[in-house]
This record gives sequence, C-alpha cells and structure tokens, in this order.
Amino acid sequence: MNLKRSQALYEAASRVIPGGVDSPVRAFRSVGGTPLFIARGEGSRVFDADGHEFVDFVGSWGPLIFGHAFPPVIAAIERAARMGTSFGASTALEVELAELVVQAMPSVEQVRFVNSGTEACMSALRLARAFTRRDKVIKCAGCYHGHADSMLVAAGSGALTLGVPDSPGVPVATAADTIVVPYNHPIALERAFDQAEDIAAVIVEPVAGNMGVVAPLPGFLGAARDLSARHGALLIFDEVMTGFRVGYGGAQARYDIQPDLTCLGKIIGGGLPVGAFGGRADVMAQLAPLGDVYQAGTLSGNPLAMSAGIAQLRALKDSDVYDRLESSGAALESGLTRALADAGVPARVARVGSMWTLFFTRDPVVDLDSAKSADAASYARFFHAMLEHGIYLPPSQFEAAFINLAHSKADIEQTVAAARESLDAAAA
Ligand code: KE4
Repeated sequence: MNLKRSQALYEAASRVIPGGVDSPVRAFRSVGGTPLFIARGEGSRVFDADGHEFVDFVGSWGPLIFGHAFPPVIAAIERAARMGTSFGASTALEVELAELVVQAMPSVEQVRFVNSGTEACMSALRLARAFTRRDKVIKCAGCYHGHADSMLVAAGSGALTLGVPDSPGVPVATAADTIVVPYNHPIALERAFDQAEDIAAVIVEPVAGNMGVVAPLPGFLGAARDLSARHGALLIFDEVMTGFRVGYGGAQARYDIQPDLTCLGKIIGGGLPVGAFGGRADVMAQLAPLGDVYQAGTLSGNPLAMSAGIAQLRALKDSDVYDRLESSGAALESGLTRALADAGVPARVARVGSMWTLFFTRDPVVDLDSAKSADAASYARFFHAMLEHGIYLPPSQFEAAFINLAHSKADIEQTVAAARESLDAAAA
C-alpha cells in the first residue's frame, strides 16, 4: 500500500513531536510499519492522507458510537462554537449534560466534568482518599485508568503486594500506595484487603478494554463491591470506555452493581476532550468549593464538548441503538469465529456488546497473564493484511475494537471476507 504521504507526515511529526505522535499507541510500534495519518472520517469509514479508505474499528478508541462526523454532533458543535468556545464560567450546557448522566446512572447522584479520562480517574482517587482518610488504592493488572502517577504501577513481586513504578518518573513512594491484583481473581482481591488495612478504594474497569476486551467473570464485580463495603473502602468503576457503550446505563446497569464513584469519558464528549467523575452525593460533597478536596480545570464543562456529548446522549437515549449494536457485534463475532474455524487458526473473539478483540490464542482470556499468551506477532501480520483489505483495526493485540452505529451489514460482511483472506498471513 502506498503510504507516501503518511510517511512524509510521520517524518515531519517526528522532528517536532516525540515519536511523531501525541499518544503512544498511534505510532504502530506494536504492529510495525508506518502509522496512518488520517485525513477525515465519515460514518463507519476513515480516509488516510494517501486517500485510502478503511472500515474503521478504532473509532477514536470509543467516543464515536455513531461513527465519524455524526450530523447531530457536528451541528451541535457548530452551533455552540458560533456563540464562543469557552468562558471559564458556568453554562446551561454543563447542567444539561450532568442531568443526562445523573438520570442514566442512579449511582451517580452528582457529577463533575473534566477534560480526559485520566483526569476523571485521578480526581476520583484523590476524592476517595480524602473521604476515607486512607492512602492505599487497589487496581487490577491489565486495567488502564489513564496516566496519573498512582495508576502507572505494576504488581509488586511475590508476597509483596505493594506496587512498583510501571514508568520512569513515577516515584517509588507513590507506587507503594498502589496494590495491584489480577483481574477476575476475587481471592487475590480479598487477600489484598486482609493484608492492608488502609485501603481507600478499589478502581476497576467493569469490562476490561485495555488488555484487549476481557469480560468480568461471574462474581468478580460482586466480590469487589462486597469487599470494598466490608472494609470501608470505596468502589470506583472506571467506565471511561464502557459508559454509554455497553448500555445506556453503562456496565453498572448491565451487571447490576452500584459503585460509589464512576469515571466517564469518550462517548459523553462525542469526540471532543472530556472526562467526568461522579457518584454518591456525600462523597462528591467533599469537593471544593463545597468541601476541601481540590480539583479544577480551565476548560472543564467546555460548551463545545458539552454540546457534542448532549447530542450523542440524546440520540442514544430511549432508542433501540444497543439492540442494533448487539446484533452487529453478534454478526461480526460469528462471522469471524467461522472464518477462524475454517482456517484452523488458533484465535478467538472476545466481545461485550460493541467492544471486541480478536485474540490470537486458543485459551480463554480472563486476565492479563492469559491475554499476554496471545501471539502478538500473528496479530501484527493479521493487522497489516486487514489494512491491505481496507479494514482498520486497533494497532495492538491488547486494545479494544469498537463497532459503531454507522457500521452497516455490508461493512460487517466486508470485514469477515477480509478476515478470511487475511488469516493465512497471520498464521505464516
Ligand atoms: P484518556 O486520558 O485517554 O482520555 O482516558 C484514559 C482512560 C481511562 N480509563 C479507561 C478505561 C480508558 O480506556 C482510558 C483511555 N483508553 C485508551 C485506549 N486504550 C486511550 C487511547 C490512547 O491512550 O491513545
């Protein structure tokens, strides 16, 4: 495939932006080759700088549940922009979006907007520490909650459950307050609580999307709920990816678990920079200016992002969109599964609603260790073969792919047909 323009842009970008990208996954390091520079998106498609057209399953990593340039979102942004882009003061728009979020998720009695999922998770953790007057937090290996220091932590070795920095620049002392347990392992979670008294919170992706898609095993989320309550810790659901994705009420409605705090992002901003955290009113009341927990943001509640989020949530509310996403997801999953069986390729589709991953492993993927057993080299070959067939998948085995409402039946059929052509390349 001729990627001359993307290559030239990548070279130019690399001179002025570290690694040529503003977020590492975009550099295609995990799959190799020249990262695509995208010129525009329309519905289920993206068009790269060299004019190639792709059926897009990255979807900006989740925000674009209606596909690219969804007319109601574009109109809302245009309308808001004509009245000014930001005021550093409150507007009616943030009230409207907050009311939509609070109505959609009963556990969210109050919500505050920020500008990214990282900010949402970072703020929720500070709030939980302040509310419980404790310092330690528990996260799961393989879950990603943004790049705040306390979340860039790997599991400690052996019996030591205290975390170790997962990135240079994260202080050892900070990492020591984060305990890392395997996802989907309630016993490990219970042991962590038994070993450390001062747990402020457990933060978890109720459906993991950042090691590839990994569904919660029956009982796991319930155990996190019960253990947190029993030990006086807060349960934080990081629904940045799952919020309004796996259902209008998010994963907390799908699995009927009430967290104390919820983090949101992506879909509630319609593709503009956004994040939010919310939950119990007694906990949220600790936030300045009501309480003493400081958190702030120049562009928090920005009218453009609020308008885009309102347009998407209004279009999602009270409609059959989640049935449509489920049937597209089921069709894609069964088509790919049949193609894998026919090709005799040891791989499997993991899916929850419209978020999915094709893992190159025969074994069920339930946590980071089993996710890592997938053959990333096979995935990389498959990725490039699919690109040649006009299908743009996430450029990493360990990411979620997203079906959106602009994906047509023909798109799904084209994707399955492309997979049939691409699987031998994967197996090579
Ligand atoms: P942001 O700071 O990127 O807006 O959100 C961080 C975040 C928090 N929680 C969850 C569950 C998330 O999935 C994310 C961000 N997701 C990744 C996709 N794996 C963003 C893509 C990227 O880092 O470029």
